[in-house]
Amino acid sequence: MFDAFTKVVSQADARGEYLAASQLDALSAMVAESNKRMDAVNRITGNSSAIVANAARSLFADQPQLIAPGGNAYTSRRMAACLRDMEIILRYVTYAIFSGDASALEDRCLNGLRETYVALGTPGASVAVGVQKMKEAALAIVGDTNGITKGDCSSLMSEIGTYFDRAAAAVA
Ligand code: PEB
Repeated sequence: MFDAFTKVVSQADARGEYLAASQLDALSAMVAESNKRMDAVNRITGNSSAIVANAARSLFADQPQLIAPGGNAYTSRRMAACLRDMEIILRYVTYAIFSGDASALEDRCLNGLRETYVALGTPGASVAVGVQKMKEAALAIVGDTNGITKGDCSSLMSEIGTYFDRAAAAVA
């Protein structure tokens, strides 16, 4: 489990090299912009229940067969498992945003998830749609300029998007 700093150290050490100026510059820029990152994590975390519930509601509206008898989210046990899975994925995405590195998300959440869903008979493509819906909601919340110091968050927003995209691609 790496963050942006330890990842750079690990890669440099693997090559037996000092940290490169370009790496120091990139990390320095990350530190300078860190309030944006913390605000993004804070906003997503504080709205996590709504992000999950709305994404699930929208997924089931698009794919009603999931909640029809025999569907993969039919019965409250499966519905609960589904909401829990979305919550787990969103939680690991917030870890990735916080640390500026996807390794916690990759290693502890996505690794083997596709195989798990295949074994369970859970449709991974539908999970991926749910993840994309959480992405849209999370980015709308992060990018909301109300009640926050205004600044350019475009590069952070696109970084955040990549974590959701990785999660969706891992199960699709
Ligand atoms: C992954 N999900 C399920 C299980 C596991 C995971 C290991 C089996 C055990 C259980 O039922 O609890 N667990 C989850 C995860 C991590 C982890 C991400 C990461 C660390 O440890 N059903 C649908 C939707 C989708 C869904 C498409 C979007 O129709 C999910 C939600 N996951 C779903 C369902 C089950 C499940 C289990 C319904 C239960 C499947 C079943 O028992 O039939």
